[in-house]
Amino acid sequence: MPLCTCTDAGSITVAEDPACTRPGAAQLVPIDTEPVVGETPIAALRSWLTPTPLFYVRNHYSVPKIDPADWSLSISGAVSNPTEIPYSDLLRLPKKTLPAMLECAGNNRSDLEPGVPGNPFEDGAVSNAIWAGAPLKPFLQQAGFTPDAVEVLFEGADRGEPAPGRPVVPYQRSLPLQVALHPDTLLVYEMNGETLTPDHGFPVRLIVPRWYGMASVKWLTSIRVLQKSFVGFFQTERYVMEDEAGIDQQISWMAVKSFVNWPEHGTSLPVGRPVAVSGMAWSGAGPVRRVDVSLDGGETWQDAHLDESALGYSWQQWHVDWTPPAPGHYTIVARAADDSGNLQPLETRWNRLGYCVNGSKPVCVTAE
Ligand SMILES: Nc1nc2c(c(=O)[nH]1)N[C@H]1C(S)=C(S)[C@@H](COP(=O)(O)O)O[C@H]1N2
Ligand SMILES: [Mo]
Repeated sequence: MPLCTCTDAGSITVAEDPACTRPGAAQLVPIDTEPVVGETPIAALRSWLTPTPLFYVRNHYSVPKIDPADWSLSISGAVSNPTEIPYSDLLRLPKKTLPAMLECAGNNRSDLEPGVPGNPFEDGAVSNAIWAGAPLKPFLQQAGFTPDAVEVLFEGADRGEPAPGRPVVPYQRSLPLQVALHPDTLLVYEMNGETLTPDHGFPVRLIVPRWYGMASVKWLTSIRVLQKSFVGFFQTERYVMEDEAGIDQQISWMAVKSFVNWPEHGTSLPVGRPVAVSGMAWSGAGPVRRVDVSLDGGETWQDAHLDESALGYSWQQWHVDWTPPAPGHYTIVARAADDSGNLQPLETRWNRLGYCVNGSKPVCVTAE
């Protein structure tokens, strides 16, 4: 008999095992419990599509409980027609379906030396899903933003102290007007063909393709058009990274990156037996053009085969066929390049909050 039964809706039916108090999160690699933060397990990083219960979760506060019957999305601020959209109206509009990956800006933070504060993410704060919802653009157009509009602010229903002792604030993030108006910036209500789950933003979340996960505001309740740049904890105190001159810059697009998902680090392979050295690659700046793979710790490189073309904003699967020629230790390194000429660095540039960690991560195997 199973120890517990967890319902899809996110409520608990039997909860003898504390791991079962969070249905989806119970299958993740736990990072934190309140708020829930969990990574996608390594085995699931081999799948192009991340099943919803295995999609990483990054919450800053407790998950808000929202009754969709009471929910509506308001659009206000520098607009001529402020509006409110009920959930049922949103569902009736033309639906757009879009594969898109999300990576938390703090993914792989624990690889940094010296260590930095924040969730100690390893490799799994990244996932890929198929999202569906209504494009945001027509709503903004209908609301009629004024010519001096520069940014659009998105607010979630979740709130709390962003840091100990700080005033309570909701989760808020802004986007430049042209990003908010991008036809693929979506008001999402479905994930992998099913109603969005509470952990991933039920009833409605924003999905901003190409951007690090923090831009895709969950439990969205209000949208405000702004005439000046937004200043707020999650905009200007976190998700910033010092540039070469030491000045904090806001993080936006996902940096070009790849990882090896097969074989696993530390495993032993039989000499003479072919293995498909595989992984994923992506870039927020555009499609992946190339993945270079080294089987000797970076001495020599070869072009990986890019598997079926990445759909929409999903990650790109790649592989190299390899037969370990002789017993010994082998160090596998992958390095991606995107269409805009960005090349994944072999080493990440250290930054104090541990964001955008995209250096190549070697995988060591033994052949016997
Ligand atoms: N309202 C709200 N939206 C949010 C967050 C949050 O804490 N509250 N976390 C952000 C961060 S940092 C990331 S990486 C993504 C994670 O989305 P996921 O939990 O569906 O993977 O949601 C973003 N949207
Ligand atoms: Mo994140």
